[in-house]
Amino acid sequence: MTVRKILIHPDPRLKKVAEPVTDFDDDLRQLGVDMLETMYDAPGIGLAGPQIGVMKRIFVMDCIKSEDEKPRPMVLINPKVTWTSEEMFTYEEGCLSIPDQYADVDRPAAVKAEWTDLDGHRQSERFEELWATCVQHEIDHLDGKLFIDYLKPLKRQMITRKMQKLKRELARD
Ligand code: GNR
Ligand code: NI
Repeated sequence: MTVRKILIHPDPRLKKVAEPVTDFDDDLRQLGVDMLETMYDAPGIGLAGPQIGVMKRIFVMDCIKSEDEKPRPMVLINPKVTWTSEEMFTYEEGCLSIPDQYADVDRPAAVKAEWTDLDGHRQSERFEELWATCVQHEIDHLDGKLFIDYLKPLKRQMITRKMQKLKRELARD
């Protein structure tokens, strides 16, 4: 088990479209385990391959926040949204690749998604509210898109400048 390093925006890898997963082997299983460990360590509710520099269509999530509820670690490979609700849901989003920056984003309140699990079986499920937001946020990462891309240009630019400064500071020490 290894906690991987999370890339900070701006980074060209966070703007690229990730490649479909083709090999369901032990390396992929290890990647899934590492990504879950990295997500829980951060801590976050989701993590996509490109955020650790792995340009493959895989993400992990667990949107259970309460300590009293059983965790639900999920690994979703080659995911697709097959349906979105008309109804929208606004959530104050954050991203592990854009630390300490939060903004309201409107997205469909419910989605149906299909994906392949680590055993190579195709799965499908309907997700709502925070889970639906997370699925869409993570699939955006696989398509080179960040939540700040939904914000007004000025706000996006402000956040990007802060992240450039943060990265310069992190590089110094
Ligand atoms: O941990 C995370 N929290 C979060 C909150 C609102 C909407 C989306 C997210 S995902 C984020 C982790 C992350 O950056 N995943 O890519
Ligand atoms: Ni993110």
